[in-house]
Amino acid sequence: MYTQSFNVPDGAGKTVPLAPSTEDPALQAAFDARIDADGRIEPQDWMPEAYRKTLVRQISQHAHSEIVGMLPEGNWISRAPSLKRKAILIAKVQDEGGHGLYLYSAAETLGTSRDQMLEGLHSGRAKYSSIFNYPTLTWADVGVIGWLVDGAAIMNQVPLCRCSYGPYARAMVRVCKEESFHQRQGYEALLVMMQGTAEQREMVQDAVNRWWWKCLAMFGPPDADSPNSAQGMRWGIKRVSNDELRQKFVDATVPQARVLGVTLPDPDLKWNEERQHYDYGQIDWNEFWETVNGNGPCNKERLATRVKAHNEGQWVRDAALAYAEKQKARSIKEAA
Ligand code: FAQ
Repeated sequence: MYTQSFNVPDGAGKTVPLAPSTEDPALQAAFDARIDADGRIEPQDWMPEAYRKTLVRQISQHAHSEIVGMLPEGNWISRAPSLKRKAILIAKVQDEGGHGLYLYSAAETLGTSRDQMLEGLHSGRAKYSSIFNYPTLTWADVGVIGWLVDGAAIMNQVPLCRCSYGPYARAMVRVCKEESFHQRQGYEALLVMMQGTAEQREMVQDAVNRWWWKCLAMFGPPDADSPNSAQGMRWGIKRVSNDELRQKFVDATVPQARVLGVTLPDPDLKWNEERQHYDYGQIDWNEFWETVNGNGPCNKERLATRVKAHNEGQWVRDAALAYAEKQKARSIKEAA
């Protein structure tokens, strides 16, 4: 449904002037030329501090989202309805953990330590995706997360495979392949439920009703209210704007909903012949900002669970460090 070939022109970002810089003009000029030529920036390359800071912000938020994103579905591993569904769900949740680890590694190449990033998350200062602050009430939620949440994540992440920062772009290639499997397993689980009993079909519709608008908000605020977009696009970090991605997601999802046999809960959702896109209704941005700012239904619970898991894993980190020290001492002794 979504593939690596999803491609869009880079468009309007290029018209925004580069941010004024107080950095070395020759280094700055070389950086600008590489960005303009659509080249890649690598960890050892000189880069403006603002570019570095933006990348650390976005990549660490993305990593936190993957790790916190394990929780709503992880809740269902012990309650999956069959061995097959349990195996698929375990693999998916484990993949999300892996995505978090690639992303923390990519952010570390910018000179910020994992401890610093985790401290930001655990203290509540760092953001992570709004979508993971909602509860998963029934098994249908797991299917809907695969179909819609992973679907929205792929739509946003495929253009990031062409991000100007090499380590982030390369991490995204593998992440997108895995997210594609996640999306398909969710859709397939829902197709099976929709062929089941009336009660199962109602469960799917109810989950779609609860998740649809939250998924549209995942793409971030409207372009006009997005403080980071213009510069992010000018730097080739973001390739497609929040609103454009949201529209692509709506256009791709409407036919999928039709095949599934569910109704998307938006009376204003209509094909617009002139625009050649679906029109859709108003997103509740107040609710979005409340959730982003820590007051969604599950923010406190999600953070507390993460902090507890981190603390309970201290012995593993201690053991790994002690083992590494022992290995190091042994290799020094052998070399002597
Ligand atoms: N939630 O100026 P913009 C996944 C913040 S991974 C919370 O537009 P930007 C996999 C934004 O950070 C999902 N905060 O910002 C999975 C900024 O705040 P700041 C995560 C949000 O960076 C699936 C402020 O609002 N994906 O789902 C959100 O240019 C299933 C102003 O916004 C990524 O992180 C939000 N939804 O664009 C796992 C992809 N939206 O930092 C488990 C990479 C915006 O200035 C199960 N990130 N904000 O204080 C991006 O593409 C971008 O960072 C955007 C935001 C598009 C998210």
